[in-house]
Amino acid sequence: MIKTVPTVPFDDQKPGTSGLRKKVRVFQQPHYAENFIQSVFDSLEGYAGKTLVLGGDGRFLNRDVIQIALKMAAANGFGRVLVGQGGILSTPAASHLIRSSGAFGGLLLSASHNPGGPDEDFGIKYNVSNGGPAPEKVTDAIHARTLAIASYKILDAEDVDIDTPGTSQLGDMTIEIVDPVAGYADLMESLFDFGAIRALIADGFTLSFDAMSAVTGPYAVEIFENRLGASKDTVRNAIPLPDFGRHHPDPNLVHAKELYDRMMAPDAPDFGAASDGDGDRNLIIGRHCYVTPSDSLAVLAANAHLTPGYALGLKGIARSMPTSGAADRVAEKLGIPLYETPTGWKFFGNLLDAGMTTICGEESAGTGSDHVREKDGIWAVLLWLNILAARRQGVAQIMAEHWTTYGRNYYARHDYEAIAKDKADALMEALRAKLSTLPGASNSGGTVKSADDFAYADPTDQSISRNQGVRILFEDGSRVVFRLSGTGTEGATLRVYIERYVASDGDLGMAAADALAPLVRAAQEVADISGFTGMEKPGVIT
Ligand code: G16
Repeated sequence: MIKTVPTVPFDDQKPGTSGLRKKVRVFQQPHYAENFIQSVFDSLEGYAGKTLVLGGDGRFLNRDVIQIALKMAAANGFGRVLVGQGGILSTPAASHLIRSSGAFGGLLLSASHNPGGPDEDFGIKYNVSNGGPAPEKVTDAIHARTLAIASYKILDAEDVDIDTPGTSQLGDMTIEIVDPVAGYADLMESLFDFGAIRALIADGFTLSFDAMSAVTGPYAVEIFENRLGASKDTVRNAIPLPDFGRHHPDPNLVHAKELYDRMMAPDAPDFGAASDGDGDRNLIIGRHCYVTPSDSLAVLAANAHLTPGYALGLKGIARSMPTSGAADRVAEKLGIPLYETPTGWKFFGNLLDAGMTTICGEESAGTGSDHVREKDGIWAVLLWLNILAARRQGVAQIMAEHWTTYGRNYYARHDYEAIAKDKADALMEALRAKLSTLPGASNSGGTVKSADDFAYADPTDQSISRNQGVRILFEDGSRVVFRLSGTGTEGATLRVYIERYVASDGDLGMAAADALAPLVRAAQEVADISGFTGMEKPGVIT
Protein backbone atom coordinates (compact mmCIF):
# COMPACT_ATOMS: atom_id res chain seq x y z
CA MET A 1 0.00 0.00 0.00
CA ILE A 2 1.28 3.47 -0.89
CA LYS A 3 1.20 5.92 1.99
CA THR A 4 1.23 9.68 1.49
CA VAL A 5 2.91 11.13 4.57
CA PRO A 6 2.40 14.82 5.41
CA THR A 7 5.65 16.66 6.18
CA VAL A 8 7.07 20.16 6.60
CA PRO A 9 10.17 21.52 4.86
CA PHE A 10 13.65 21.56 6.43
CA ASP A 11 15.49 24.76 5.61
CA ASP A 12 18.97 23.18 5.49
CA GLN A 13 18.73 20.79 2.54
CA LYS A 14 20.69 22.77 -0.05
CA PRO A 15 23.02 20.36 -1.89
CA GLY A 16 26.70 21.36 -1.59
CA THR A 17 29.69 20.64 -3.83
CA SER A 18 28.59 17.03 -3.99
CA GLY A 19 25.05 16.37 -2.77
CA LEU A 20 23.54 16.81 0.68
CA ARG A 21 26.02 16.08 3.49
CA LYS A 22 25.05 16.37 7.14
CA LYS A 23 25.68 14.79 10.49
CA VAL A 24 24.03 11.39 10.90
CA ARG A 25 21.93 12.85 13.75
CA VAL A 26 20.53 15.41 11.32
CA PHE A 27 19.60 12.67 8.85
CA GLN A 28 18.01 10.69 11.69
CA GLN A 29 15.36 13.35 12.34
CA PRO A 30 11.92 12.05 11.38
CA HIS A 31 11.17 12.67 7.67
CA TYR A 32 14.60 14.24 6.96
CA ALA A 33 15.93 11.67 4.46
CA GLU A 34 12.43 11.11 3.09
CA ASN A 35 11.93 14.83 2.42
CA PHE A 36 15.17 15.03 0.48
CA ILE A 37 14.57 11.87 -1.55
CA GLN A 38 11.03 12.99 -2.42
CA SER A 39 12.41 16.40 -3.42
CA VAL A 40 14.84 14.64 -5.76
CA PHE A 41 12.05 12.59 -7.33
CA ASP A 42 9.78 15.64 -7.59
CA SER A 43 12.49 17.49 -9.50
CA LEU A 44 12.77 14.79 -12.17
CA GLU A 45 10.51 14.17 -15.11
CA GLY A 46 9.70 10.99 -16.98
CA TYR A 47 11.09 8.29 -14.70
CA ALA A 48 7.88 6.24 -14.45
CA GLY A 49 8.74 2.61 -15.15
CA LYS A 50 12.46 3.42 -15.53
CA THR A 51 15.53 2.10 -13.70
CA LEU A 52 17.20 3.65 -10.67
CA VAL A 53 20.64 2.62 -9.37
CA LEU A 54 21.02 2.59 -5.58
CA GLY A 55 24.03 2.01 -3.37
CA GLY A 56 26.49 3.61 -1.04
CA ASP A 57 29.82 3.39 0.67
CA GLY A 58 28.61 1.21 3.52
CA ARG A 59 28.79 3.87 6.19
CA PHE A 60 26.50 4.02 9.23
CA LEU A 61 22.88 4.61 8.10
CA ASN A 62 23.59 3.26 4.58
CA ARG A 63 21.39 0.19 4.99
CA ASP A 64 18.53 2.13 6.64
CA VAL A 65 18.38 4.79 3.94
CA ILE A 66 18.53 2.11 1.24
CA GLN A 67 15.34 0.59 2.66
CA ILE A 68 13.66 4.00 2.73
CA ALA A 69 14.78 4.81 -0.81
CA LEU A 70 13.55 1.44 -2.13
CA LYS A 71 10.10 1.90 -0.64
CA MET A 72 9.91 5.50 -1.88
CA ALA A 73 11.10 4.54 -5.38
CA ALA A 74 8.37 1.89 -5.53
CA ALA A 75 5.74 4.36 -4.30
CA ASN A 76 6.85 7.00 -6.80
CA GLY A 77 6.64 4.71 -9.82
CA PHE A 78 10.16 3.59 -10.72
CA GLY A 79 10.04 0.32 -12.66
CA ARG A 80 13.27 -1.26 -11.45
CA VAL A 81 16.00 -0.56 -8.92
CA LEU A 82 19.51 -2.03 -9.19
CA VAL A 83 21.07 -2.27 -5.72
CA GLY A 84 24.68 -3.17 -5.02
CA GLN A 85 24.77 -6.33 -2.88
CA GLY A 86 24.83 -5.37 0.80
CA GLY A 87 24.00 -1.82 -0.24
CA ILE A 88 27.57 -1.36 -1.48
CA LEU A 89 28.51 0.54 -4.62
CA SER A 90 31.57 2.73 -4.96
CA THR A 91 30.78 6.07 -6.57
CA PRO A 92 32.61 5.26 -9.84
CA ALA A 93 31.06 1.77 -9.94
CA ALA A 94 27.62 3.35 -9.47
CA SER A 95 28.38 5.76 -12.30
CA HIS A 96 29.35 2.82 -14.52
CA LEU A 97 26.25 0.86 -13.54
CA ILE A 98 23.97 3.81 -14.39
CA ARG A 99 25.60 4.07 -17.81
CA SER A 100 25.83 0.36 -18.61
CA SER A 101 22.25 -0.40 -17.53
CA GLY A 102 20.74 2.62 -19.27
CA ALA A 103 19.30 3.74 -15.93
CA PHE A 104 17.36 6.96 -15.54
CA GLY A 105 19.64 7.95 -12.66
CA GLY A 106 21.02 6.87 -9.33
CA LEU A 107 20.93 7.67 -5.64
CA LEU A 108 24.40 7.45 -4.10
CA LEU A 109 24.61 7.33 -0.34
CA SER A 110 27.90 8.69 0.85
CA ALA A 111 29.63 11.56 2.58
CA SER A 112 32.77 10.67 0.65
CA HIS A 113 35.96 11.28 2.63
CA ASN A 114 34.09 12.53 5.72
CA PRO A 115 34.14 10.17 8.73
CA GLY A 116 31.25 7.77 9.42
CA GLY A 117 29.42 6.51 12.51
CA PRO A 118 26.51 7.61 14.71
CA ASP A 119 28.15 10.97 15.49
CA GLU A 120 29.71 11.50 12.11
CA ASP A 121 28.54 12.21 8.58
CA PHE A 122 26.11 10.89 6.00
CA GLY A 123 25.11 12.08 2.57
CA ILE A 124 22.76 11.58 -0.37
CA LYS A 125 23.62 12.50 -3.92
CA TYR A 126 21.60 12.17 -7.12
CA ASN A 127 23.33 11.25 -10.39
CA VAL A 128 21.73 11.71 -13.79
CA SER A 129 21.54 9.30 -16.73
CA ASN A 130 25.05 10.02 -18.01
CA GLY A 131 26.28 8.60 -14.68
CA GLY A 132 27.47 11.95 -13.38
CA PRO A 133 26.45 14.17 -10.48
CA ALA A 134 23.32 16.20 -11.15
CA PRO A 135 24.23 19.54 -12.71
CA GLU A 136 23.48 22.80 -10.90
CA LYS A 137 20.12 23.36 -12.56
CA VAL A 138 18.94 20.02 -11.14
CA THR A 139 20.43 20.58 -7.67
CA ASP A 140 18.87 24.05 -7.63
CA ALA A 141 15.48 22.53 -8.47
CA ILE A 142 15.92 19.92 -5.72
CA HIS A 143 16.76 22.65 -3.24
CA ALA A 144 13.71 24.70 -4.23
CA ARG A 145 11.53 21.64 -3.78
CA THR A 146 12.94 20.91 -0.29
CA LEU A 147 11.67 24.34 0.77
CA ALA A 148 8.13 23.70 -0.46
CA ILE A 149 7.54 20.00 0.15
CA ALA A 150 4.31 19.10 1.96
CA SER A 151 4.21 15.29 1.69
CA TYR A 152 6.14 12.25 0.49
CA LYS A 153 5.13 8.87 -0.86
CA ILE A 154 6.37 5.59 0.60
CA LEU A 155 5.27 1.98 0.27
CA ASP A 156 4.08 0.33 3.46
CA ALA A 157 6.11 -2.88 3.18
CA GLU A 158 8.61 -5.16 4.92
CA ASP A 159 12.32 -4.45 4.54
CA VAL A 160 13.93 -5.93 1.44
CA ASP A 161 16.75 -8.51 1.59
CA ILE A 162 19.65 -6.61 0.01
CA ASP A 163 22.30 -9.24 0.76
CA THR A 164 21.22 -12.07 -1.53
CA PRO A 165 21.89 -11.64 -5.26
CA GLY A 166 18.80 -12.02 -7.41
CA THR A 167 15.53 -10.42 -8.36
CA SER A 168 12.46 -9.67 -6.26
CA GLN A 169 9.34 -7.49 -6.38
CA LEU A 170 8.38 -4.56 -4.21
CA GLY A 171 4.88 -3.52 -5.16
CA ASP A 172 4.98 -3.05 -8.94
CA MET A 173 8.73 -2.43 -8.92
CA THR A 174 11.47 -4.98 -9.61
CA ILE A 175 14.54 -5.05 -7.39
CA GLU A 176 17.78 -6.59 -8.61
CA ILE A 177 20.59 -7.15 -6.15
CA VAL A 178 23.77 -7.01 -8.25
CA ASP A 179 27.44 -7.80 -7.73
CA PRO A 180 28.96 -4.36 -7.05
CA VAL A 181 32.46 -5.33 -8.19
CA ALA A 182 32.44 -7.57 -11.29
CA GLY A 183 31.15 -5.14 -13.92
CA TYR A 184 33.46 -2.41 -12.71
CA ALA A 185 36.49 -4.73 -12.65
CA ASP A 186 35.67 -5.80 -16.23
CA LEU A 187 35.55 -2.15 -17.29
CA MET A 188 39.02 -1.61 -15.79
CA GLU A 189 40.31 -4.68 -17.58
CA SER A 190 39.02 -3.28 -20.87
CA LEU A 191 40.95 -0.01 -20.40
CA PHE A 192 44.32 -1.22 -19.15
CA ASP A 193 46.93 -3.77 -20.11
CA PHE A 194 46.43 -6.18 -17.21
CA GLY A 195 48.97 -8.56 -18.80
CA ALA A 196 51.72 -5.93 -18.65
CA ILE A 197 50.87 -5.01 -15.05
CA ARG A 198 50.79 -8.69 -14.10
CA ALA A 199 54.23 -9.14 -15.68
CA LEU A 200 55.58 -6.12 -13.79
CA ILE A 201 54.31 -7.57 -10.51
CA ALA A 202 55.63 -11.03 -11.38
CA ASP A 203 59.06 -9.41 -11.88
CA GLY A 204 59.07 -8.31 -8.24
CA PHE A 205 57.35 -4.91 -8.32
CA THR A 206 55.61 -4.38 -4.98
CA LEU A 207 52.55 -2.32 -4.12
CA SER A 208 50.48 -1.40 -1.11
CA PHE A 209 46.89 -0.16 -1.27
CA ASP A 210 45.06 1.30 1.73
CA ALA A 211 41.29 0.94 1.35
CA MET A 212 40.85 2.84 4.65
CA SER A 213 38.14 0.39 5.82
CA ALA A 214 35.92 1.98 3.20
CA VAL A 215 34.22 0.93 -0.01
CA THR A 216 37.20 0.15 -2.26
CA GLY A 217 38.34 -2.90 -0.25
CA PRO A 218 36.36 -5.50 -2.24
CA TYR A 219 37.21 -3.79 -5.55
CA ALA A 220 40.91 -3.58 -4.73
CA VAL A 221 41.17 -7.20 -3.57
CA GLU A 222 39.48 -8.41 -6.77
CA ILE A 223 41.54 -6.22 -9.10
CA PHE A 224 45.00 -5.99 -7.52
CA GLU A 225 45.21 -9.34 -5.75
CA ASN A 226 42.93 -11.67 -7.73
CA ARG A 227 43.21 -10.34 -11.28
CA LEU A 228 46.70 -8.79 -11.23
CA GLY A 229 48.40 -11.31 -8.96
CA ALA A 230 49.68 -8.91 -6.29
CA SER A 231 50.45 -10.57 -2.97
CA LYS A 232 47.60 -11.24 -0.56
CA ASP A 233 48.73 -8.53 1.85
CA THR A 234 48.61 -5.79 -0.81
CA VAL A 235 45.23 -4.37 0.22
CA ARG A 236 45.16 -3.06 3.78
CA ASN A 237 42.00 -2.20 5.73
CA ALA A 238 40.08 -4.11 3.05
CA ILE A 239 36.76 -4.63 4.82
CA PRO A 240 34.25 -1.76 4.55
CA LEU A 241 33.15 -0.80 8.08
CA PRO A 242 30.20 1.46 9.03
CA ASP A 243 32.57 3.74 10.97
CA PHE A 244 35.65 3.15 8.78
CA GLY A 245 37.40 1.72 11.84
CA ARG A 246 36.97 5.18 13.41
CA HIS A 247 39.37 6.62 10.89
CA HIS A 248 38.81 9.54 8.59
CA PRO A 249 38.67 7.90 5.14
CA ASP A 250 40.39 10.79 3.39
CA PRO A 251 43.42 9.72 1.36
CA ASN A 252 45.78 12.54 2.20
CA LEU A 253 49.06 12.81 4.06
CA VAL A 254 47.33 13.41 7.38
CA HIS A 255 44.71 10.68 7.34
CA ALA A 256 46.68 8.09 5.34
CA LYS A 257 49.77 8.63 7.45
CA GLU A 258 50.31 4.91 7.98
CA LEU A 259 50.64 4.44 4.21
CA TYR A 260 52.86 7.50 3.93
CA ASP A 261 55.18 6.21 6.66
CA ARG A 262 55.36 2.80 4.95
CA MET A 263 56.24 4.46 1.64
CA MET A 264 59.00 6.55 3.25
CA ALA A 265 60.55 3.59 5.13
CA PRO A 266 63.87 2.12 3.92
CA ASP A 267 62.12 -1.09 2.81
CA ALA A 268 59.16 0.70 1.19
CA PRO A 269 57.19 -1.00 -1.58
CA ASP A 270 57.63 0.41 -5.10
CA PHE A 271 54.17 1.94 -5.19
CA GLY A 272 51.55 2.98 -2.65
CA ALA A 273 48.00 4.23 -3.06
CA ALA A 274 44.82 4.83 -1.11
CA SER A 275 41.22 5.72 -1.84
CA ASP A 276 38.50 7.41 0.17
CA GLY A 277 35.13 6.54 1.72
CA ASP A 278 33.27 6.10 -1.57
CA GLY A 279 36.19 5.22 -3.85
CA ASP A 280 36.39 8.27 -6.06
CA ARG A 281 39.53 9.90 -4.66
CA ASN A 282 43.09 8.64 -4.88
CA LEU A 283 46.41 9.18 -3.17
CA ILE A 284 49.57 8.19 -5.05
CA ILE A 285 52.91 7.76 -3.30
CA GLY A 286 55.91 6.22 -5.00
CA ARG A 287 58.79 4.73 -3.06
CA HIS A 288 60.04 7.77 -1.10
CA CYS A 289 58.13 10.06 -3.45
CA TYR A 290 54.74 11.69 -2.76
CA VAL A 291 52.91 12.83 -5.89
CA THR A 292 50.54 15.78 -5.50
CA PRO A 293 47.12 15.27 -7.10
CA SER A 294 47.83 18.15 -9.48
CA ASP A 295 51.11 16.59 -10.60
CA SER A 296 49.44 13.21 -10.85
CA LEU A 297 46.90 14.61 -13.31
CA ALA A 298 49.71 16.07 -15.41
CA VAL A 299 51.76 12.86 -15.45
CA LEU A 300 48.74 10.71 -16.25
CA ALA A 301 47.74 13.01 -19.10
CA ALA A 302 51.28 13.07 -20.50
CA ASN A 303 51.58 9.26 -20.45
CA ALA A 304 48.04 7.98 -20.98
CA HIS A 305 48.78 7.12 -24.62
CA LEU A 306 50.96 4.25 -23.31
CA THR A 307 47.82 2.39 -22.21
CA PRO A 308 45.26 0.63 -24.42
CA GLY A 309 42.22 2.65 -23.35
CA TYR A 310 43.90 5.95 -24.26
CA ALA A 311 46.25 4.83 -27.05
CA LEU A 312 44.53 7.14 -29.54
CA GLY A 313 45.42 10.19 -27.46
CA LEU A 314 43.38 12.66 -25.46
CA LYS A 315 40.76 15.08 -26.77
CA GLY A 316 41.44 17.55 -24.00
CA ILE A 317 42.27 17.93 -20.33
CA ALA A 318 40.02 19.56 -17.74
CA ARG A 319 40.96 20.67 -14.24
CA SER A 320 39.23 22.59 -11.49
CA MET A 321 40.42 26.17 -11.08
CA PRO A 322 42.31 25.64 -7.79
CA THR A 323 44.20 22.67 -9.27
CA SER A 324 47.74 23.60 -10.29
CA GLY A 325 48.65 24.54 -13.83
CA ALA A 326 50.92 21.49 -14.27
CA ALA A 327 48.39 19.87 -16.59
CA ASP A 328 48.15 23.06 -18.67
CA ARG A 329 51.76 22.60 -19.80
CA VAL A 330 51.03 19.03 -20.84
CA ALA A 331 47.98 20.14 -22.81
CA GLU A 332 50.04 22.82 -24.50
CA LYS A 333 52.71 20.33 -25.53
CA LEU A 334 50.12 17.83 -26.75
CA GLY A 335 48.34 20.59 -28.67
CA ILE A 336 44.99 19.86 -27.02
CA PRO A 337 42.60 22.18 -25.15
CA LEU A 338 42.72 22.70 -21.40
CA TYR A 339 39.49 23.57 -19.60
CA GLU A 340 39.41 25.31 -16.23
CA THR A 341 36.18 24.66 -14.32
CA PRO A 342 34.90 25.46 -10.81
CA THR A 343 35.46 22.93 -8.03
CA GLY A 344 33.00 20.05 -8.28
CA TRP A 345 33.06 17.00 -10.52
CA LYS A 346 29.63 17.95 -11.85
CA PHE A 347 31.26 20.66 -13.96
CA PHE A 348 33.21 18.08 -15.99
CA GLY A 349 30.08 16.18 -17.08
CA ASN A 350 29.10 18.45 -19.95
CA LEU A 351 32.67 18.58 -21.32
CA LEU A 352 32.93 14.78 -21.20
CA ASP A 353 29.51 14.29 -22.80
CA ALA A 354 30.43 16.72 -25.57
CA GLY A 355 33.66 14.81 -26.27
CA MET A 356 35.70 17.94 -25.52
CA THR A 357 37.91 16.37 -22.84
CA THR A 358 39.12 12.87 -22.03
CA ILE A 359 40.89 13.28 -18.68
CA CYS A 360 39.82 15.44 -15.74
CA GLY A 361 41.38 16.10 -12.39
CA GLU A 362 41.23 18.09 -9.21
CA GLU A 363 43.64 19.07 -6.48
CA SER A 364 41.28 17.37 -4.02
CA ALA A 365 42.70 13.97 -4.98
CA GLY A 366 40.28 13.30 -7.80
CA THR A 367 41.20 12.07 -11.25
CA GLY A 368 39.05 10.41 -13.86
CA SER A 369 38.20 10.09 -17.52
CA ASP A 370 35.37 9.63 -19.97
CA HIS A 371 34.99 5.95 -18.96
CA VAL A 372 32.49 7.06 -16.28
CA ARG A 373 31.20 10.44 -15.10
CA GLU A 374 32.76 10.47 -11.64
CA LYS A 375 36.31 10.65 -10.48
CA ASP A 376 37.70 7.20 -9.95
CA GLY A 377 40.31 6.20 -7.37
CA ILE A 378 41.09 2.67 -8.55
CA TRP A 379 41.14 3.80 -12.19
CA ALA A 380 43.85 6.36 -11.31
CA VAL A 381 45.90 3.70 -9.55
CA LEU A 382 45.59 1.37 -12.54
CA LEU A 383 46.55 4.10 -15.00
CA TRP A 384 49.67 4.74 -12.92
CA LEU A 385 50.44 1.01 -12.77
CA ASN A 386 49.98 0.61 -16.51
CA ILE A 387 52.31 3.56 -17.15
CA LEU A 388 54.89 2.12 -14.73
CA ALA A 389 54.60 -1.24 -16.50
CA ALA A 390 55.07 0.40 -19.90
CA ARG A 391 57.98 2.64 -18.89
CA ARG A 392 59.62 0.27 -16.43
CA GLN A 393 60.75 3.21 -14.32
CA GLY A 394 60.03 4.12 -10.71
CA VAL A 395 57.62 6.88 -9.67
CA ALA A 396 60.46 9.17 -8.50
CA GLN A 397 62.23 8.86 -11.84
CA ILE A 398 59.04 9.56 -13.76
CA MET A 399 58.39 12.66 -11.65
CA ALA A 400 61.96 13.92 -12.10
CA GLU A 401 61.76 13.49 -15.88
CA HIS A 402 58.36 15.17 -15.96
CA TRP A 403 59.66 18.27 -14.16
CA THR A 404 62.75 18.40 -16.34
CA THR A 405 60.48 18.47 -19.37
CA TYR A 406 57.71 20.77 -18.17
CA GLY A 407 59.03 22.62 -15.12
CA ARG A 408 57.52 22.15 -11.68
CA ASN A 409 54.39 23.64 -10.13
CA TYR A 410 55.14 23.64 -6.41
CA TYR A 411 51.78 23.29 -4.75
CA ALA A 412 50.05 22.96 -1.40
CA ARG A 413 46.57 23.36 0.02
CA HIS A 414 46.08 24.72 3.54
CA ASP A 415 42.76 23.94 5.23
CA TYR A 416 41.36 25.87 8.19
CA GLU A 417 38.51 23.69 9.41
CA ALA A 418 35.44 24.23 11.59
CA ILE A 419 35.63 28.03 11.53
CA ALA A 420 32.49 29.85 12.62
CA LYS A 421 30.54 30.43 9.42
CA ASP A 422 30.06 34.16 9.95
CA LYS A 423 33.82 34.61 10.39
CA ALA A 424 34.63 32.66 7.24
CA ASP A 425 32.04 34.66 5.30
CA ALA A 426 33.45 37.91 6.68
CA LEU A 427 36.96 36.92 5.59
CA MET A 428 35.81 36.17 2.05
CA GLU A 429 33.75 39.36 1.92
CA ALA A 430 36.70 41.48 3.03
CA LEU A 431 38.88 39.78 0.44
CA ARG A 432 36.36 40.40 -2.34
CA ALA A 433 36.01 44.02 -1.28
CA LYS A 434 39.73 44.67 -1.79
CA LEU A 435 40.17 42.80 -5.08
CA SER A 436 40.26 45.93 -7.23
CA THR A 437 42.99 47.49 -5.08
CA LEU A 438 45.39 44.55 -5.30
CA PRO A 439 46.80 44.67 -8.86
CA GLY A 440 50.14 46.47 -8.78
CA ALA A 441 50.48 46.14 -5.00
CA SER A 442 53.37 44.17 -3.52
CA ASN A 443 53.53 41.80 -0.59
CA SER A 444 55.64 38.82 0.50
CA GLY A 445 54.56 36.95 -2.64
CA GLY A 446 55.80 39.66 -5.03
CA THR A 447 53.81 42.07 -7.16
CA VAL A 448 50.17 41.23 -7.79
CA LYS A 449 49.34 41.02 -11.48
CA SER A 450 45.60 40.46 -11.21
CA ALA A 451 42.96 39.52 -8.67
CA ASP A 452 39.43 38.29 -9.28
CA ASP A 453 36.58 36.07 -8.19
CA PHE A 454 36.49 33.12 -10.59
CA ALA A 455 33.40 32.80 -12.79
CA TYR A 456 32.86 29.96 -15.25
CA ALA A 457 30.91 30.00 -18.47
CA ASP A 458 30.18 26.41 -19.48
CA PRO A 459 31.18 26.20 -23.15
CA THR A 460 28.50 23.62 -23.90
CA ASP A 461 25.40 25.29 -22.49
CA GLN A 462 26.70 28.81 -21.69
CA SER A 463 25.48 28.56 -18.08
CA ILE A 464 27.42 30.86 -15.77
CA SER A 465 28.65 29.94 -12.28
CA ARG A 466 29.94 32.89 -10.26
CA ASN A 467 31.83 33.35 -6.98
CA GLN A 468 33.86 30.19 -7.41
CA GLY A 469 36.98 31.32 -5.54
CA VAL A 470 39.16 34.39 -5.14
CA ARG A 471 42.36 34.24 -7.21
CA ILE A 472 45.41 36.39 -6.65
CA LEU A 473 47.92 36.04 -9.44
CA PHE A 474 51.47 37.33 -9.13
CA GLU A 475 53.69 38.64 -11.89
CA ASP A 476 55.98 35.59 -11.79
CA GLY A 477 53.03 33.25 -12.43
CA SER A 478 52.61 32.26 -8.76
CA ARG A 479 49.10 32.14 -7.38
CA VAL A 480 47.11 32.09 -4.16
CA VAL A 481 43.45 31.04 -4.25
CA PHE A 482 40.89 31.29 -1.45
CA ARG A 483 37.55 29.55 -1.29
CA LEU A 484 35.17 28.01 1.20
CA SER A 485 34.63 24.27 1.01
CA GLY A 486 31.21 23.04 -0.07
CA THR A 487 31.52 19.60 1.51
CA GLY A 488 32.03 20.17 5.24
CA THR A 489 29.34 19.48 7.82
CA GLU A 490 30.64 21.59 10.71
CA GLY A 491 30.97 25.36 10.45
CA ALA A 492 33.03 26.45 7.46
CA THR A 493 36.34 25.29 6.02
CA LEU A 494 38.61 27.83 4.40
CA ARG A 495 40.83 26.38 1.71
CA VAL A 496 43.92 28.30 0.65
CA TYR A 497 45.63 26.95 -2.46
CA ILE A 498 49.21 28.02 -3.02
CA GLU A 499 51.16 27.53 -6.21
CA ARG A 500 54.52 28.58 -7.59
CA TYR A 501 55.89 27.62 -10.99
CA VAL A 502 59.61 27.01 -11.50
CA ALA A 503 60.75 26.49 -15.10
CA SER A 504 62.67 23.37 -16.09
CA ASP A 505 66.04 25.14 -15.79
CA GLY A 506 65.24 26.36 -12.24
CA ASP A 507 65.53 24.66 -8.85
CA LEU A 508 63.29 21.62 -9.18
CA GLY A 509 64.40 19.91 -5.98
CA MET A 510 63.17 22.18 -3.21
CA ALA A 511 60.93 21.04 -0.39
CA ALA A 512 57.44 22.32 -1.31
CA ALA A 513 57.06 24.07 2.07
CA ASP A 514 60.27 26.05 1.46
CA ALA A 515 59.38 26.90 -2.12
CA LEU A 516 55.97 28.18 -1.04
CA ALA A 517 56.86 29.96 2.23
CA PRO A 518 56.75 33.53 0.80
CA LEU A 519 53.34 32.86 -0.76
CA VAL A 520 52.01 31.43 2.49
CA ARG A 521 53.03 34.70 4.16
CA ALA A 522 51.38 36.64 1.35
CA ALA A 523 48.10 34.73 1.87
CA GLN A 524 48.14 35.68 5.54
CA GLU A 525 48.91 39.33 4.73
CA VAL A 526 46.18 39.68 2.12
CA ALA A 527 43.40 37.79 3.90
CA ASP A 528 44.31 38.26 7.59
CA ILE A 529 43.49 34.61 8.17
CA SER A 530 44.56 34.54 11.81
CA GLY A 531 42.69 37.80 12.50
CA PHE A 532 39.40 36.45 11.16
CA THR A 533 39.70 32.84 12.31
CA GLY A 534 41.87 33.01 15.42
CA MET A 535 43.94 30.18 13.92
CA GLU A 536 47.66 30.66 13.59
CA LYS A 537 48.11 27.76 11.21
CA PRO A 538 46.07 25.38 9.08
CA GLY A 539 44.79 22.09 10.54
CA VAL A 540 45.53 20.13 7.39
CA ILE A 541 48.16 20.69 4.74
CA THR A 542 47.99 18.56 1.61
C1 G16 B 1 33.76 16.61 -3.82
C2 G16 B 1 33.60 17.00 -5.25
C3 G16 B 1 34.92 17.43 -5.81
C4 G16 B 1 35.53 18.52 -4.96
C5 G16 B 1 35.64 18.05 -3.54
C6 G16 B 1 36.11 19.13 -2.59
O1 G16 B 1 34.53 15.46 -3.74
O2 G16 B 1 33.08 15.95 -6.02
O3 G16 B 1 34.71 17.85 -7.12
O4 G16 B 1 36.78 18.88 -5.44
O5 G16 B 1 34.38 17.63 -3.08
O6 G16 B 1 35.17 20.14 -2.57
P1 G16 B 1 35.23 21.30 -1.52
O7 G16 B 1 36.57 21.96 -1.73
O8 G16 B 1 34.07 22.17 -1.86
O9 G16 B 1 35.16 20.69 -0.14
P2 G16 B 1 34.10 14.24 -2.83
O10 G16 B 1 35.22 13.26 -2.98
O11 G16 B 1 33.98 14.81 -1.45
O12 G16 B 1 32.79 13.79 -3.37
